[in-house]
Amino acid sequence: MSNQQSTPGAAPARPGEPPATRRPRPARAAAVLCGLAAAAAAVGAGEAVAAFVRPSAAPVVAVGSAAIDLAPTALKEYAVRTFGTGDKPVLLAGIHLTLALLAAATGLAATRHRPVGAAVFALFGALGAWAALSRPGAGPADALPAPAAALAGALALDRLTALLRRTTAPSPPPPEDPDSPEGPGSPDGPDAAESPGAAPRPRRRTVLAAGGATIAAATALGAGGRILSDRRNDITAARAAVRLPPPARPAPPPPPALRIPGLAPTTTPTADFYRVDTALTLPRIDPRRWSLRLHGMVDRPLLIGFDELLALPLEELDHTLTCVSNEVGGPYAGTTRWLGASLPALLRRAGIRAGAQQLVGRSQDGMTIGTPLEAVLDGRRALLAVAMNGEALPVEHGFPCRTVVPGLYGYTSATKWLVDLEATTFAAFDPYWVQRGWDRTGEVRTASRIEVPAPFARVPAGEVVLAGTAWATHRGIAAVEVRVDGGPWQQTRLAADAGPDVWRQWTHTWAGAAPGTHRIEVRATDAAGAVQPETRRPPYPSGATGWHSTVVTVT
Ligand SMILES: Nc1nc2c(c(=O)[nH]1)N[C@H]1C(S)=C(S)[C@@H](COP(=O)(O)O)O[C@H]1N2
Ligand SMILES: [Mo]
Repeated sequence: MSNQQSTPGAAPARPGEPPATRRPRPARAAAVLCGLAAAAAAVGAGEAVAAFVRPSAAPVVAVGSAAIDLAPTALKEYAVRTFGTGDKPVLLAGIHLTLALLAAATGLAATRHRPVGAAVFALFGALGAWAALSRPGAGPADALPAPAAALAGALALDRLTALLRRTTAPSPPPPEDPDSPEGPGSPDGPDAAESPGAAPRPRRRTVLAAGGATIAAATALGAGGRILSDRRNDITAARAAVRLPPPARPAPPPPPALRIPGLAPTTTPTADFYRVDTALTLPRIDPRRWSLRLHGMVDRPLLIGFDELLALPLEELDHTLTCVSNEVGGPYAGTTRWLGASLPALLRRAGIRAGAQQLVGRSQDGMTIGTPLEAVLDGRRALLAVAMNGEALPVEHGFPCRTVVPGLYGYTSATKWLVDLEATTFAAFDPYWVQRGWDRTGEVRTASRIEVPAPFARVPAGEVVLAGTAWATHRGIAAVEVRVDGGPWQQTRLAADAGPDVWRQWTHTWAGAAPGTHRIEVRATDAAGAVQPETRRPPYPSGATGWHSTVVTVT
């Protein structure tokens, strides 16, 4: 291929025509490829170096984590609402797409103005290093992957664009003899016309090959880095080796549940348990190196290891955990049998000083969650949990240890990957979500959900089975009512009471359902007698309110 072919900007020339005097511009597509290849080199090098530091220091991860922390609450809410547990893959895809667009633009710009490439990559190196250093628990080494990435990217871009520029370097002066068979316009013109001693002008195909090779090498480097990093941080065996002692205080067997197709089971299978957190890379904590520090406004600060924790009397607790971001009728609630050491007992051992108001849990990845001490110490069954449903905590649910405090949303009670507990005052410290305007207490609001029939289901006329779940964690559910098309409220039948800390299934047979479209509404009453309010409020800042409704078509 020669540059006389139909590449944009390169004027076609034919034998006998005067040669183009305008310097042809390199093809856009090739310039874009140079940019993309350089970005790939940067990302690959960043991953590779991060493998020797820690996974969260990889520039893309660090920038993504910083973006999560800096994102306005409304955007976070939107992400959780729209993408749910898939919010992180969506964020990473967004970052990679943004990078690709910027890389393409940088490739185009750097092909014309050489210094642009170095400048852009220097800027990104600085941004990545800043993001990595700003992560909680970051050490100086965390700053290394980003500059390495920037250097690899800048070098790759410089080499590739230099190659690309040479494909369109100005032609040497045309030979005097216009009839010369080797004239500038002949098919082999540009290459054949190279003056003796000058390096042969590369063909565009060479640039494409070099770009492709760069991408392939970068992918291999990045994948290698990932594999190495996963290997270095693999705790599968350590988790499998955890031997859970039998509970000193077992939970009673759960009472019989309602079995209705489509109705959530009373115990949520761990694989289906919702996950909500800010962790772009999961903290992987080896329990043999884990310890929990309890300090602050206590008489006797404590430091306990995992074996010591397991040696404490362990309690089982059936408890429904729910997220403040759950919309009316939403899926972010789950019930499991937690196993853990008593948190109030540990606090008593340390001796909480008068005046302490909140217990701040810190996770290994720097999350801070503040729990009102009044709630922890009022007699409820708060736990330092090590297991759910009879198995060591899954990594995504906080292995090796998390807090569980019934009655409070996860964001004020359920620190995953817990490493530190500090007794303090409210004035002394605002935890992560409180800094972002969320309510300090996070008491779970009464919620009820219609699960059967599914929204927009078509059901035959006559008797229609309605069913769902309701929770008012730690207060308990006293009643659940439903109504059809705004008619009178009907009491539903509740499943046996399994205690105030777990949700309660309900069911009702709607007799005489006539063909047409109908709206079903549900509301619950907690054990204190408070009826769920009708007013619709969004989750921010203290949990959603309003009645869940569903539309069904009776045929
Ligand atoms: N370390 C850490 N712990 C955390 C969070 C987090 O982002 N980081 N999110 C909290 C929130 S908002 C909720 S609702 C629960 C969710 O716990 P799960 O993912 O095990 O369901 O964890 C809580 N604990
Ligand atoms: Mo949450």
